[in-house]
Amino acid sequence: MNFAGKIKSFFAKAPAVSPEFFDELSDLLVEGDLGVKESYTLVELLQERCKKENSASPEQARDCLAGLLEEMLHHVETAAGLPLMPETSGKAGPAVILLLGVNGVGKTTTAAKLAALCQSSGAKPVLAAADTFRAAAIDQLKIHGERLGLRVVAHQQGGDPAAVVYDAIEAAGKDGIVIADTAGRMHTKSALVDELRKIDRVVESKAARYSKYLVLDATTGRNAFAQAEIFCEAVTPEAAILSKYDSTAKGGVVFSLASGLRLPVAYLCTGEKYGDIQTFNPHNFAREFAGIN
Ligand SMILES: Nc1nc2c(ncn2[C@@H]2O[C@H](COP(=O)(O)OP(=O)(O)OP(=O)(O)O)[C@@H](O)[C@H]2O)c(=O)[nH]1
Ligand SMILES: [Mg+2]
Repeated sequence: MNFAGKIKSFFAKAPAVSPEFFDELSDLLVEGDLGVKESYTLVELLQERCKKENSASPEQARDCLAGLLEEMLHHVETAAGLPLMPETSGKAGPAVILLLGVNGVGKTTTAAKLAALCQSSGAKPVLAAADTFRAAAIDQLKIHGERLGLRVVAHQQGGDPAAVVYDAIEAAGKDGIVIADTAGRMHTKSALVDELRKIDRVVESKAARYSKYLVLDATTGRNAFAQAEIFCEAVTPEAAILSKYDSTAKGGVVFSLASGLRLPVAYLCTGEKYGDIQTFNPHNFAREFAGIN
C-alpha cells in the first residue's frame, strides 16, 4: 500500500486516540518522509492540541493534524505562479527562470513543462540550454523546443552556460521570459557553484525578474532535503519544484523544506507529459498528506 493509502487506513481503523495511536502516527509520518525530529515535534503538538480542543476521535485528530501541517507550510510565502507574472522591479528586461538540481531530478523536463505553462497564458518563452555539460542535454531541450514550437538558444557542448543565458536574454527581449536548464553535475561541487554564480551575475545585470527553482525528486525521500540544504547554502533558490510526485511518492519532505529551510514549493510535477505540472496548494497538500481528500 502507498503512503496515502496507509495514512487513510490508519485513521479509518484506529479505535480511539491513545498513547499508542500517537506513537504509531509518529512512525507513519516518518515513513512519509517528514523527518524524525519534525514528526515527533508535530505529534507532540497534536497531542496538546487534541487535549485542548477536546478532540477525542481519530477523525478529529486527523483534521487537527492537517491544520498543523498547513501551518508548517505557512512559515513561508507561497511562491506559485511567480514566473508567470514577470514585472514589478521597474527595470526593463525579461524574466528569467533558472532550473537547478542534481542529476536526473527532472530539470530539463520541468523546464519544458514551465515553458508550456507560460505558453498557455499567452507568453512565448525562450528556452536556454545552459546545461552544456553533455551534448545530449542540449539535444533533449532542442527536442522540447521543437515540440512546443519555441526558440531554444544553445551553444556547443562544453560552452559557457552564462554566455548561453546572456544570449537567451537578448533573444527574449525586454518583455520576454527565459527558461534556462542547467547542468546537475560538474567535476566538483565548487565548479558547479562557480558556474551558477556566474549565471547569477549575468541575470542580475540584465533581467527584471529572476526566479531560481530547485528541482527535487519526490521519490528520493529525505535525500531531497539533503540536496536542498546544500543548494540553499550555495545559491539561494527562491522555491522548490517537486518532481515525480506520482502515486508512490510520499511528499513529507515538503514540510521539512518549509520549516527547516524556509524553502517554499512552487509546483508539483506528477508525470512526464507537459501538462503534468500544477501550482502548489498548501491547504490541499496538507490535507492530502493527512489522508483527507
Ligand atoms: N514520472 C515522472 N517522471 C519525470 C518527471 N520529471 C522528469 N521525469 C523523468 O525523469 C527522467 C529525468 O528527467 P530529466 O528532465 O532529464 O532530468 P534532469 O534533471 O534534466 O537530468 P540531467 O540533465 O541528467 O541532470 C526522465 O526520464 C523524465 O522523463 C515527473 O514529474 N514525473
Ligand atoms: Mg537535464
